[in-house]
Amino acid sequence: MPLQALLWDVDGTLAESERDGHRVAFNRAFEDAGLPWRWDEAHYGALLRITGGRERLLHDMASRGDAPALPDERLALAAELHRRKNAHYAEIVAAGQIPLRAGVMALIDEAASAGLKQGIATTTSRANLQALLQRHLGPRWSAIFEIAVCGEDVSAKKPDPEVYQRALAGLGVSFVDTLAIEDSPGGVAAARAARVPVIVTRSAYFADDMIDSAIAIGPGLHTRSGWRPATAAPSDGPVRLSDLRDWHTRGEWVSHLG
Ligand code: XBP
Ligand code: MG
Repeated sequence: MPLQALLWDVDGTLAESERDGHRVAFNRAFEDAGLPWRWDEAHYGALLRITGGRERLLHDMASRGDAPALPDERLALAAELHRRKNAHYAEIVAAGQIPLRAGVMALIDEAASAGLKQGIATTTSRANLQALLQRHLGPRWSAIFEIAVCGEDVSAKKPDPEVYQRALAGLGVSFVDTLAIEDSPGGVAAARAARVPVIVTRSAYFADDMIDSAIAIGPGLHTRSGWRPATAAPSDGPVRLSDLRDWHTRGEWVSHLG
């Protein structure tokens, strides 16, 4: 069967939203709460291996002597900080400080025009997704993406496959006819555990990570150069739907370090 559906990851794939978005928003939430905690770029990069903002926060608190000692208090503080973080994130996005990555919008539009089904499979909260897509696509975003499975919709976040399984069910498509677009090893693992073929657009925080079992890995959707396997007809332009179809048909597994 030809390619029927695309499932998009959000953070790192649609936008470089972590370093200048979520990280900055977390630091503002810490400041609001009178906490001395600040996450610099390198520390946040290490913390990204924990998927989910609230989970990331709880993980970080575990190594801080000035975090609440009682589990209930820690959970309550994490929930409040996460809520404030998401409000700050929405403001940052609304101010236009988090653009979509180059090549993303054109490919979404091309896939929509070709009649492909498209969905979102993300670990982020629905409010964050809404803020980002509303800012860049306007109200038409919910018509373009027939399903959006977010962090609060699953019992286990990526690398668990649940988000992909729910997205496939929501679109009514089989994994074999679908392609996932991801940027992180955890996202790739989630897609693969749901048997969905996946291509990787390298993002700032996962530029050098080992990627296992993608069908294509490249520097971003803005260019057809630098992809493995190479696109069928290399040119200076962005990745096109024909490239996705080609990779999907070939189904070559590539792993890549760096
Ligand atoms: C990225 C994540 C999220 C964001 C923050 O998910 O792990 O946790 O960092 O969002 P993906 P929340 O790449 O799957 O989009 O604070 O809402 O979790
Ligand atoms: Mg991602």
